[in-house]
Amino acid sequence: MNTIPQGYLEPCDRTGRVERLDYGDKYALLYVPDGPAARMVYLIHGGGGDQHSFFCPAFLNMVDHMIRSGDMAPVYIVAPCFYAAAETDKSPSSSGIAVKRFIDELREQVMPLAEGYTGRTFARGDRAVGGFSMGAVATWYAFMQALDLFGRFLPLSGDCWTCGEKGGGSHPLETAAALADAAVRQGLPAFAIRAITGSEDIAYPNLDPQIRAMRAREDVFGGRLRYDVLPGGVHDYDTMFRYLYDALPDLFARELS
Ligand code: FER
Repeated sequence: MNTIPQGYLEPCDRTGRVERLDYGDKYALLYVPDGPAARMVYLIHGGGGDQHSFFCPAFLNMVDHMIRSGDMAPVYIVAPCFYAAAETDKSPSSSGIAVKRFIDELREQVMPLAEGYTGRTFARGDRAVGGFSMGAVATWYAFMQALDLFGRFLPLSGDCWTCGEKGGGSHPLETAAALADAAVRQGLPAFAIRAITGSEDIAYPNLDPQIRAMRAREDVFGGRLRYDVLPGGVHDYDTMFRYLYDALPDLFARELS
């Protein structure tokens, strides 16, 4: 996995802008690139975080540079918050409930607002959803509930909790079966999953067994699941930004199958 060029963390001479999109008592943030964009990525924060977790200066500078340098085509990026506005309990168990529920909010409120802002609707092959840690847990729920909306999935350092907290580690076979069943139930449309974590990441022992079990389900996941483990990678945003630096350029490159 490549390291982010040092200069990419500094301000770029051409920058996108961040818009605040209000709905109900909440809001999402939208990165609007400098120039027209044909794709949209939804990025979901980790436990205890919010819509600002991804949109720190280093990340936004990196995205500006990646677009400016032609590393990737311009994309819109939406950063929502999965917690209810009044939520004070941000523990893993409370967060696990919130992310499962959040997919409906994403579908019914965040997506129409964000895409309404851009003035276009994106085909599912031009829409990706990803996230870090609890945001990856959310991404697996998006796979199970919203395969009609998203063709591309980018779970970073987090497993699927449909069989319980950290269930990808404790119940890998059941988790892989639940993911496969959900895909079949949704009509098995074409999709691509790119899962990434680090060898020293606290989520590694949960995600790795799940991925192995998914690989054994060739019938559903064959050729559609790419998995990378960064040697030495730990569970933090800085390491995860490296995964995005690696993953964003070819997120939309492959034909869906
Ligand atoms: C994991 C997925 C998510 C994990 C931790 C989390 C330890 C999130 C924890 C938190 O938000 O506190 O596999 O492994």
